[in-house]
Amino acid sequence: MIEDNGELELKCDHAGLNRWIDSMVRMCKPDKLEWIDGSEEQKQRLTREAASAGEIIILDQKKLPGCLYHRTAVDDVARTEELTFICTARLGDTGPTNNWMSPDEGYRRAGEIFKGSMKGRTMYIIPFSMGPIGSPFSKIGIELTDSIYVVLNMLIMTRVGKQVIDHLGPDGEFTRCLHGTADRNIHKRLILHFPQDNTIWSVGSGYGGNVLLGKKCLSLRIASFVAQKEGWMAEHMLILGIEEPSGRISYVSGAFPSACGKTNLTMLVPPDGLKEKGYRIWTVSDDIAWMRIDTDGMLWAINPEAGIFGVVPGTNSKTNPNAMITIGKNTIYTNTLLKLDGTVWWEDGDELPPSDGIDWKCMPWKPGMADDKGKPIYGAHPNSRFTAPIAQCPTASFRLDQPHGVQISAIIFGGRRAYLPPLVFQSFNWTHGVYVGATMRSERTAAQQGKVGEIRWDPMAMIPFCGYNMADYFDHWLDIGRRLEQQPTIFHINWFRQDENGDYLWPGFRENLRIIEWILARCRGEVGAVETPIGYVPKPEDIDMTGLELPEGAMEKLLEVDNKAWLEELKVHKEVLEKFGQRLPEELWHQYEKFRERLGG
Ligand code: OXD
Ligand code: MN
Repeated sequence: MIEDNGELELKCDHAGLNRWIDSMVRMCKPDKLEWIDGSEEQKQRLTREAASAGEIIILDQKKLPGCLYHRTAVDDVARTEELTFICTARLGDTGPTNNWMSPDEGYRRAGEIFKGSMKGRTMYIIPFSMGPIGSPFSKIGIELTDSIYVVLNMLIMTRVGKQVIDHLGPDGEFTRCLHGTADRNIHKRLILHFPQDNTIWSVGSGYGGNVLLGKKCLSLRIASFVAQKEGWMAEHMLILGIEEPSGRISYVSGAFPSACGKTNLTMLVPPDGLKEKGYRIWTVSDDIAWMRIDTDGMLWAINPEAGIFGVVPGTNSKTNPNAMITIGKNTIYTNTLLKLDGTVWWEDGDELPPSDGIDWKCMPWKPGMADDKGKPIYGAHPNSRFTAPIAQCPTASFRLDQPHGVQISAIIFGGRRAYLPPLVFQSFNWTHGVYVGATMRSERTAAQQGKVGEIRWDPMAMIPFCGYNMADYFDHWLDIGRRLEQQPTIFHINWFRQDENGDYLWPGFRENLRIIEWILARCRGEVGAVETPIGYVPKPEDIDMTGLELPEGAMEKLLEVDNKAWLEELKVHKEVLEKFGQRLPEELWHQYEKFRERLGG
């Protein structure tokens, strides 16, 4: 007989939900069930329980109030894309960019791992809303998990509690999210999505990107599938507001692959040289945007999340002072170095390395340590993370809880490339912009398993996150463009161009506002540009460089368009577009041909 924690008032009269919980309980066999009500008391109790079980460490509460520490297994530190599947009846519905499994096989294989895996444990039931509770653009999920770490993260990343159940009512639609840690064995790890059943099953992992099921799994993979059916967009995008002294705020959204600076861009501090212009930055989203066409024919967006799950190494008061303030309290640190004084440290942060600490693998650590091959041993894993409430960010938008969201003026694609794409260019029109997004490539980072640095094709930064055939996804983008009364202008940026010595040509970080400024001026038709085969590129004099000096010739290099090298890149465009066969929208081939002609190929 299952013991309940007695929070019966949270038990809902949603027969479908209750039936689903019953059947998951029968499979996983937890000893106890506990509804998560979003209260501070419950959070405190669970924190204490997790601390006494060794699942988390409570950090020094004077120096880091409300902060916790957690380590994942050493082979469980990034999203495992090769173990992530979209399970649809027909292979063609998932397309060439996804791993496919039939729903029968998915339920069977994961079911074997889930079977009895929660014996002796508690199953927590987390009712959560992606987006402000009650907004017509929000979606409800219920996550069942046997990990308190997951519960504590979900309390930050989503809106959790009784209000969600109230809003769901007796028959509301919700995403069924099941997570089990099982024995955290990489060979028994599966992250499965069943879009046709609005269901996610994740087993054998404890890494945030695999287990906080409201995030990548619901808000991108499942949501992109639902969005296509319902006529809106679920995108791997930041949302940033730029306010001028007149009070006008313009919002842009931007899709860059994981660990390419989305979080830094969304909370930037204007550079000193631009200070007198009086800009103010508003952070709406650092990772995900749900966008739709509103009754005014414009594109509007909300951030479905309530927290930030950001990369820690490299975060410091210079690169991102607002992030440093954001993570000073009520934050969960995962896989950083643990200092002996009960605080945390990471590479390229503010502090010098401590003389001693316990590293992310739980081993004693000292600065300068190296492995047998002479490679430095990091104190913090390069993909170590913080989970913090977005509302703690000094630049958090006052519109975060507004059900309606914000209106988007520009969409920016981008990537990390040492060469080729200039600092910024503007597409000729929406369809060309879709082509730019569909063919974008970026160097791999530590956020995914695989070889860091290798150039990877990552259309709209969605390759790991699109829950259906990407040919249909491109078609959906084209369709949205047709339906919009006024289309946001589409741009591409690359902060990461290097010179012959491998040094970055552009300082990045806060200086990026200079480029956003040009983007907004273009949207308003206030500034000219140079027409090139890839799109419109700024005239160097149109970028406000007050207070920033670049080495001689650097700006020219940053804005250079190398037709010969683009012709080489075009071969890769052809290769990637061919993957979709007949299903690829004809317009994209048409764009390819026009591009080839413009390049003189
Ligand atoms: C993330 C990612 O964690 O994209 O946001 O990997
Ligand atoms: Mn992301």
